[in-house]
Amino acid sequence: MNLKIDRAGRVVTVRLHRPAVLNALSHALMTELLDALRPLDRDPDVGCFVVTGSSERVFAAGADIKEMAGKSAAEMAAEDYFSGWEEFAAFRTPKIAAVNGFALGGGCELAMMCDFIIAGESAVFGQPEIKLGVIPGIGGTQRLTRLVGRSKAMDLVLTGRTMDAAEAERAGLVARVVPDDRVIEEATAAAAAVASYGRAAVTAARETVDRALETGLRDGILFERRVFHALFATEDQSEGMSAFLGKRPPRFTGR
Ligand code: CO8
Repeated sequence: MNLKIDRAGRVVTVRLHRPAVLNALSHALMTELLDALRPLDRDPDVGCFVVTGSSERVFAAGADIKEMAGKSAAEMAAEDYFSGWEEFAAFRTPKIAAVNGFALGGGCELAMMCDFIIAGESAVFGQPEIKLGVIPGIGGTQRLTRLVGRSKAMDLVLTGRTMDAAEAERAGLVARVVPDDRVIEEATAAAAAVASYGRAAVTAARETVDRALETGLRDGILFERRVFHALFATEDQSEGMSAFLGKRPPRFTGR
C-alpha cells in the first residue's frame, strides 16, 4: 500500500506513504489513490478530503523518476502517462493539501490540484523538472502560472529553484502558513468546517471560484449570479438563512 486513509466524521485524510522514496508519485500510487477516493467522492457523508505526506520531512518529492526514466516517448504517449491525475483534480469533494517538507515537481502539482494549501513553516515548493531535462507535466506550467503569475512561474520553472513557505504564501500559492506541528490539525479543522456546510453551496462556491481562472469578468459575474439564484432552490439556503435570523446554529442536510 502506498497510502493510508483515515475517515473521521465527514473528513477523509489521505496520507501518501512511500517513505523510502520521499513519497515519489508512481503509477501504482496514483491508481490506489483514485480507486480509494472514487467511491468516497460520491459518498454524501464525505464532505472534504485532506491530502498530506506521511512525515514532517516530505509531502511528495515529485513523480517517480525511476519509474519514468527508461520510458520512450511512444510509451509515455500510449499510456497517456499520468493523465489519471486529472481525475483526482476533478473530484467534486473539496480537497485541502496539508504540506510539510518537500512539495517538488509532481508533489507541488498535486498540492495545486487541491482547492487550497496549508503549509508548515519548513515546507519547500518547486518545479525542478528542468534539471531532469523535462518540464512540469501534471499541470505545473498551467496551475502555477494562474496562482502566482507568469513572472514567478517562469522563475521557478526555468531555474528549477525552490521557494520556502513564506515566499509561497506571499506569491499566492499557499493559503496559510502554520507551525510544522500544526499543519494537520489546522487542515483537519478547515476540512471539518468546509464539510459542515451545505453541499450544494460548497460545490457552487468551488466551481464559481475556479470559473474566475477560466473566463472573463463579465461572464464570471453572470455565472456567479445565476448560481447564487439557483441555490435558492435548496433546503440548505432556507435553513441557513432561517437559522441566522432565528439566532440558532444551522442544520444542513445537503438537500
Ligand atoms: N522519484 C524517485 N525517487 C526519489 C524521488 C523521485 N522524485 N525523490 C527522491 N527519491 C529517492 C532518492 O532516489 C533516494 O533513494 P535512495 O535512498 O534509494 O537513493 C531517496 O528518495 C531519498 O532521497 P535523497 O537521498 O535524494 O534525499 P535528500 O534529502 O538528499 O534530497 C530531495 C531530498 C531534494 C527532495 C531530492 O530527493 C530530490 O531532489 N528529489 C527529486 C526532486 C525532483 O526532481 N522532482 C521532480 C520529479 S519529475 C516530476 O515530478 C514530473 C511530474 C510530471 C510527470 C508527468 C508526466 C506526463
